[in-house]
Amino acid sequence: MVEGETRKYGLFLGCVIPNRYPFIESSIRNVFDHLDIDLIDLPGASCCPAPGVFRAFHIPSWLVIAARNISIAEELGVDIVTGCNGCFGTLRDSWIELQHDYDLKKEINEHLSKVGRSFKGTSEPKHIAQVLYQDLGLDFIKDHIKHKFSNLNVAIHYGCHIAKPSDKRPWGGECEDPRFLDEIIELTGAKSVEYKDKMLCCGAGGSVRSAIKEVSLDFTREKLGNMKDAGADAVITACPFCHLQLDLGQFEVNNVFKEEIGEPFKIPVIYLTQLLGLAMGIDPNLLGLVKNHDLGGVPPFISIEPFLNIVKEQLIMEVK
Ligand code: 9S8
Ligand code: 9S8
Ligand code: COM
Repeated sequence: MVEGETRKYGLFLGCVIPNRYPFIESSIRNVFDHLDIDLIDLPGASCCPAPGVFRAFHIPSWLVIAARNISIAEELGVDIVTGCNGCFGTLRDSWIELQHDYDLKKEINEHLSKVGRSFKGTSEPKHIAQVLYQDLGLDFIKDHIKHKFSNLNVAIHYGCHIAKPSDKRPWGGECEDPRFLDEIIELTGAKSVEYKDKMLCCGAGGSVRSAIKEVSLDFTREKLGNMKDAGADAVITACPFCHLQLDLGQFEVNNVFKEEIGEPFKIPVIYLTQLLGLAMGIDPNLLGLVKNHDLGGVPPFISIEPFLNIVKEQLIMEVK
């Protein structure tokens, strides 16, 4: 990075972060602020729209809406950064498809012209992990790490859209055994444990959660079982929909598969920038890491108290 330069990105929130997991937004904003990166809002941005829903029904509508969202960042002259795998998938896939198909781009721009917009392709949609890993780099992040965990085992859940399809992702074609999240997370001292079927879907994506809840929870049951077998103290996510499925879904699995699982699961689910922020010395409250409250229907659905106790002991931090 050039000295004195402040990097700027347009923050694309999508639907699940603001509606279900606002603490994920708080952790992203605080970590990026700590790294001296400006995250600017994208006024008028809508649903990306969700790849597993819109693209599955009508590709042209999916493309027009995605191109409209990207055009907002283009007007502001910034690349886009998102903390959601699904949004990353939609925005990045459509950004690439439209740049490679002149006729399609022309057709989409005819629709956009009706609302006074146009898609050029000048703003690259990135995942926050991509900004951390590629734009900033591990050495840069390492310089901002203040505390390290001495004994924390985490099970990283990549999720599907962050690495697939590999030809439209920035990870050099790797999709079955990626390491970028492991490398970022291990900067905090946490150990990323290997577990069976690490790249398995959480179960939520592609509309499965909305369409057939039991099937989606069966994936989640399998995933959580494998993470538990590997001795994970916490699950680390990089997507709010996966986060929801592993947190709220974990609670649901405990009810739906009561007989099969025996002991209910109780693995705290933590988002990437929540963990990173702790190691950077950011106040846990700003990262949305608060002790459980008595409100019903509000995340986290699985108590994060065991994780907070580890934070207290190993990072010597006060958690309110
Ligand atoms: S937006 Fe509307 S449903 Fe969602 S979160 Fe992510 S994918 Fe895009
Ligand atoms: S949600 Fe987020 S990225 Fe997805 S499709 Fe399969 S995994 Fe969970
Ligand atoms: C998953 C998004 S993050 S979707 O359900 O596949 O659209």
